[in-house]
Amino acid sequence: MQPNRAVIVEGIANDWECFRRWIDRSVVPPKLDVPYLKQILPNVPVPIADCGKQHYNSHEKLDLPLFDFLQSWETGETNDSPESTRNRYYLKDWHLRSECPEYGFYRTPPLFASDWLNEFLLEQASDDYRFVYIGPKGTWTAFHADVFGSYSWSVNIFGRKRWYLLPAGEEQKLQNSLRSLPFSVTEQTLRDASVTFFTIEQEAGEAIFVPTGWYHQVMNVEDAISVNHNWFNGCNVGTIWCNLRDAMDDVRREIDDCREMDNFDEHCQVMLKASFGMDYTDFLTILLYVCDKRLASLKGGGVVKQIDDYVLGKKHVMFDIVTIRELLSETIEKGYFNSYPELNALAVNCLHQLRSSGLSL
Ligand SMILES: O=C(O)CCC(=O)C(=O)O
Ligand SMILES: [Fe+2]
Repeated sequence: MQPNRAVIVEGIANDWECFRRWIDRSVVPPKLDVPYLKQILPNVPVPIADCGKQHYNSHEKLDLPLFDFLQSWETGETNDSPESTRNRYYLKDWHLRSECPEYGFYRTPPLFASDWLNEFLLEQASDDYRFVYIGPKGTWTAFHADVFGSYSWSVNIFGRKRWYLLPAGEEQKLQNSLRSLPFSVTEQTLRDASVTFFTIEQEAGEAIFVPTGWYHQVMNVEDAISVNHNWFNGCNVGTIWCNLRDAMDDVRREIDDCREMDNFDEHCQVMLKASFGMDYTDFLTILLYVCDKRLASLKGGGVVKQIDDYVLGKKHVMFDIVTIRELLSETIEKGYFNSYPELNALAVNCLHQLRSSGLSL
């Protein structure tokens, strides 16, 4: 995570319930055990991307009852017709874990347990960034970088995906004159633009770690099922903060002609939240929450629980706190919260607590 490089980890899902039970491996080739899934999962509406239809820089979205999707998966035409919904409908970004909190169908791999985003959101009983993807052969995810510029890990429990992964910044070679990026790329278009990229074939049981800011496009080259999280932690929180500030600069530029209006700065935050998914208050709230929890534990308040009941070691606790201290002091020094005195006061107060904690950080 520190060098921000992509990694593949093998054999990561062997003891996951979904790896062992969702797939019927007694048949050749193995297939999704639809009767089992229908038995254990409720027939809830699930989010579907229609890979046959483009909507801005993504695919058109719809909701379907889970069992309808599974039915079409099982009985739908498996010919190559691009018309068939079996070939177009991609169940993705499904919050199965939060929809069925009792159903422990996987446990976050320990490598990815340091996750401030989901730690905070789950403890607030708020929306999380933990997803399930079920995609027939040929469905795909368009060229993108992840929300906030977060990390992603993605584990295949079935099938194979082909990833094109670009180190952060390489995507700039693909910008058009309006600075927009393409909806989709091919190896040829990447080579033509002299882009450095990796092509990775991800097999069942393998995790891919997608670093911060790395653009990617993903193709299900066979029927494929995966579990994925987006997150940030002490290694990339600085980059997330830079992305948030850049997004804020974009907003200010966009509505610069209104800067004389009342509440201009508050208005910018509303737009930031709408476009980026998070505003300054959200970001600072996560930071202070993470910091308080760790500080309390160092002062004798017990262990720091992570997602899926992992416990943070003491050095890791220190690392997180020091990272937050550095980030807050830079933010205050450079006056990034100057238009938001209440936020600035919260940041100053937290920094003061850290400095007067008596801990040698
Ligand atoms: O598997 C896919 O279709 C997309 C996954 C992805 O974009 C991610 O894990 O960040
Ligand atoms: Fe992604």
